[in-house]
Amino acid sequence: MSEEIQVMDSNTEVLLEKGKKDGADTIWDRKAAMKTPCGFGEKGICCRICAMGPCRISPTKDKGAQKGLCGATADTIVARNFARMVAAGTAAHSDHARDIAHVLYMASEDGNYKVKDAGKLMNLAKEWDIKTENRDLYDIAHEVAETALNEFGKPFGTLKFLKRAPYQRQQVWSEQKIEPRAIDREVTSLMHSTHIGCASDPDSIFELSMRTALSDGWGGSMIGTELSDILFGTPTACATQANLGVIEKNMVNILLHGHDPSFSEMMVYASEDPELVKLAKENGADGINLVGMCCTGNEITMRHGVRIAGNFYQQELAIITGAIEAAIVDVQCIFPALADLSDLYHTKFIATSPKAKITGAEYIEFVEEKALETCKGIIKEAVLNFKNRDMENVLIPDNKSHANVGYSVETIIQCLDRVVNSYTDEFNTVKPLADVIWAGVLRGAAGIVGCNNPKVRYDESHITIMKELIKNDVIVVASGCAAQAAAKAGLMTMEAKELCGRGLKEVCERVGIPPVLHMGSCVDISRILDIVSRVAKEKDLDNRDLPVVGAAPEWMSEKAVAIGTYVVASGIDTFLGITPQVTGSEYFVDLLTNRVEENVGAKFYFEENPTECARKILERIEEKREKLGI
Ligand code: XCC
Ligand code: SF4
Repeated sequence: MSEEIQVMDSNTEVLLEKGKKDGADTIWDRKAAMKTPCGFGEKGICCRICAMGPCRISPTKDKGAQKGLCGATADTIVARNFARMVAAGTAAHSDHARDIAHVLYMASEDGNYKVKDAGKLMNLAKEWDIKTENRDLYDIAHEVAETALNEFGKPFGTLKFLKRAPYQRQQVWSEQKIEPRAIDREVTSLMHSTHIGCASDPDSIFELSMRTALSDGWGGSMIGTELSDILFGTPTACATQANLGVIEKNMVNILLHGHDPSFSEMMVYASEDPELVKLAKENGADGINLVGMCCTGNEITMRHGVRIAGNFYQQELAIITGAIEAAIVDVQCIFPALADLSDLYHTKFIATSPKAKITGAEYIEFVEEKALETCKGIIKEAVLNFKNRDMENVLIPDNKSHANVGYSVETIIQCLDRVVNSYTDEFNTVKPLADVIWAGVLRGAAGIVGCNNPKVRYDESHITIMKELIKNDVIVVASGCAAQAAAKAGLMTMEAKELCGRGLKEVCERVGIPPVLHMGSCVDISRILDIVSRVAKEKDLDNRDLPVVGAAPEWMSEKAVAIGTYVVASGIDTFLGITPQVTGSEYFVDLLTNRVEENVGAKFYFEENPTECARKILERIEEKREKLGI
């Protein structure tokens, strides 16, 4: 197997060795067993939308089938397959947001869920014209929640958050007829348009995809972020640690993996219960150690500094340490493989969401009404499982890095306020950020986001691109598993300023921030849209004019396709380090990587070589600067 191992950090290597001894089957093994992937699927030219098919289009022009049974061409099939990924990704983010809105709707003074950030609630209520004077806080919260829930299915109008974009951007959306209406409507409508015998024009299918994707970025994701902040607090800067070394030998280790903060927040709260801590000690442990993974890891590190065990690719490795008493999951990005893997160890693998029951997992349903009780019960199971751990077969690698996390837009602005006197006289704005970009101290900014993907060396694309950018005075904001890669590589420390160019180093010193800022989970890419739009508005420009890019160097999920599409549709170029399954249509590739720019002012770049990708990003940033004359 060792030739197949594509690893970057030594933790991975030692645990893969251990896994092999323990008889574990990991993604590395499964990747090797998969051999060559299906060429039709890889190019996006297999259609199984109806039962006359599957139809596969020959990748060679003038040879073999050039059309499906219904007459659909490669261009149509590729566009439809892409669109359906956008629909699924949008559905996932937005359904997560809907759950949060329901939780806000049930929040009360004496219940499990309370309003933590009343200021943010008031601001949102005002933004949405909801009456606030002489009203009970929870009445306001419930009306805000209900208004958010209506964004999913309202029969008329467009999404409320679109107004947060620069007006030039809103105009582009209106001219292109891609202003999203209700979120569910866009997802449903796109599924309809891509049904057999509906849309076949690839341009139109992509326009519809952009509209649906925008209902994720400026709809579901933004609602998810805003309401989570209201309920659980807006993240503030705090210190944490990242990598598998945060698992503790003498503690009850609980791995939290998934996405929904209404679950993970309650787990954090429950894990501090003195009775449970006492029980852990009675069972021979020093205490309870909660560690996070994937976006759930991001949510709880951003708000509580809970340490990060790792990102997407490390979910199996965490269990292979032999020191996880319970791996507890809710929705999204969970390998079904964790069930069999946990059986090799004493680890209890517990699924909690009716949306994601997993074969072989123990199922304990998380019901919001009984949130605390359920979480305490789950933690108790983990604690009681400590005695079953085979201490002889524990291997916890040492590696872990320090990281500063918690950079919500509000926190970034607070940090910027520290330098207000030297650059400007206004507090509480992004003006100092815009000013340093205009002065050329920073060349620009990049949002680096997304997953891990075995098609490239694990974490290497993330880190190579980030290092290259900060060296060239481009500030990086990160979310999702990309942010966790940065945290593990030490790029979220104050010391990382030594890796930066002179300009960014000075900014880090004066503002007191690391050069790579953790902005949260993947729904929190809405925070990135927010800050970019604020900078654009500060200069009375559109997002497309700014020296700002997005990149997903190791993406894999449908959610990432929705994200990339709404980022482009928001006027921000997006660099994909993994080529999407669209290459079976030259026409569609040209649309994504070239022609779409005419319509929305931004496009996709496909570049699998991270050094080359960084070079192209820098080139594009300089091109934008030149256009601005700065
Ligand atoms: Fe999932 Fe959100 Fe991707 Fe990580 S980055 S693998 S989507 S956890 Ni969101
Ligand atoms: Fe084949 Fe057309 Fe059916 Fe797709 S929709 S499976 S191309 S007949």
